[in-house]
Amino acid sequence: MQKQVSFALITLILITTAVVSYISLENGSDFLSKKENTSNHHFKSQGSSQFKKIAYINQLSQWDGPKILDAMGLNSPCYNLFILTFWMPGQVSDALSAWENISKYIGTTKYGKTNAEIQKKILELFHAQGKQLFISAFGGTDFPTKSDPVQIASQLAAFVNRNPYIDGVDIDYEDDDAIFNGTGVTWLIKFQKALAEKINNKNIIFTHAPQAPYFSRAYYHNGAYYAIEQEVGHLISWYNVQFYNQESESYDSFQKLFLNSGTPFVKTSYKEILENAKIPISKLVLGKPATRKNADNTGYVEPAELGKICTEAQQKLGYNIPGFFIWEFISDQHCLFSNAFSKNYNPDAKKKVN
Ligand SMILES: *[C@@H]1O[C@H](CO)[C@@H](O)[C@H](O)[C@H]1NC(C)=O
Ligand SMILES: *[C@@H]1O[C@H](CO)[C@@H](O)[C@H](O)[C@H]1NC(C)=O
Ligand SMILES: *[C@@H]1O[C@H](CO)[C@@H](O)[C@H](O)[C@H]1NC(C)=O
Ligand SMILES: CC(=O)N[C@H]1CO[C@H](CO)[C@@H](O)[C@@H]1O
Repeated sequence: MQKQVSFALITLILITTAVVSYISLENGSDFLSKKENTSNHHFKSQGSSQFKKIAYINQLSQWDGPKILDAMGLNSPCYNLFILTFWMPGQVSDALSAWENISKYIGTTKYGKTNAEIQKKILELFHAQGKQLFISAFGGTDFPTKSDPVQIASQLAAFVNRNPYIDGVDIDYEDDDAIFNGTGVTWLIKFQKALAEKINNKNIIFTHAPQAPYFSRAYYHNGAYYAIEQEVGHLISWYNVQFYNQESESYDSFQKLFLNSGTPFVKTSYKEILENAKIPISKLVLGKPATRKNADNTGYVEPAELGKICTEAQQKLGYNIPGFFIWEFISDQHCLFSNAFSKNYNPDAKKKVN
């Protein structure tokens, strides 16, 4: 937590109004509460973490000048966590490549002189707005299982150690065949353990972004993500679950998303994941395409309808999802998805009743 504490202290020194610094400390402690050990801090986490409104950023809407920060979500009024994609072995693509070389895009006068100085300053700006910044590895076109997991973890850790001013690393592993035959499971367990060891900034947390079918213990050999949660779940703060692009498995109604997913990837609705894969709902973030064109095939649900479906789950099953994510931010710069969802789902409704 050193980085967060020094950020808090700087905030205290720089911001003179006590009220503003109080709010910013609260936000700072709240959004890192997953891994934070607050016992030796004078400021306290609220205990419950903020409802996550997550946007993956693959394509940037702007590349040059300070507008790139808008494209990276800094001033978004409706999302609070952004994930830049993708790191791959031997290649850094799209939004993450701009982050890695940020000085080229933003200049060296306003935010700092080096990439590291600029990244540090930008992360502070995200934190001052109560927002977090993550990066993501692999993605749907990368198949790392053929390489040694410890070696790949070392490469990713080296990248993170060169670019340490982030809040989290998301593992978007989509090697379907390897997950199916079980080799992907042992690979991911070794990889995640090594990655946690090799990253120097211990404030950085980890998330994974499995396709929802990967929670099917019946369909996949070796238990897929059930086994991963058992072995390295303590290293994974939550799952950004891709409930889309699964062809006939559409996850597009209360029934299919929350009660009974149907075939072929049986037992991968929320209720079935909770019961069979033994993963608490607090770790299952609901992932959907931002618009119909962001889906390759099935899974898109109108955001107002999606909010209603989640409210039905809250009322009938007592489920409070911890947040949602969209793919991808460039398609929701004006908050259409986020606002329509939020109008129809109140994450605190259940808590008030209790
Ligand atoms: C939190 O920090 C305190 C004091 O440093 C330590 O005794 C305790 O074991 C830590 N708890 C966890 C969960 O890390
Ligand atoms: C803190 O978070 C709240 C709620 O997410 C937000 O309304 C507020 O503007 C944030 N304040 C600061 C100083 O970041
Ligand atoms: C499992 O699938 C991966 C990815 O296609 C492949 O490289 C590996 O050889 C397969 N292993 C077994 C035991 O089938
Ligand atoms: C496009 C570009 O400038 N890429 C550079 C980004 O930073 C890495 C690491 O310093 C370089 O290797 C790339 O050439």
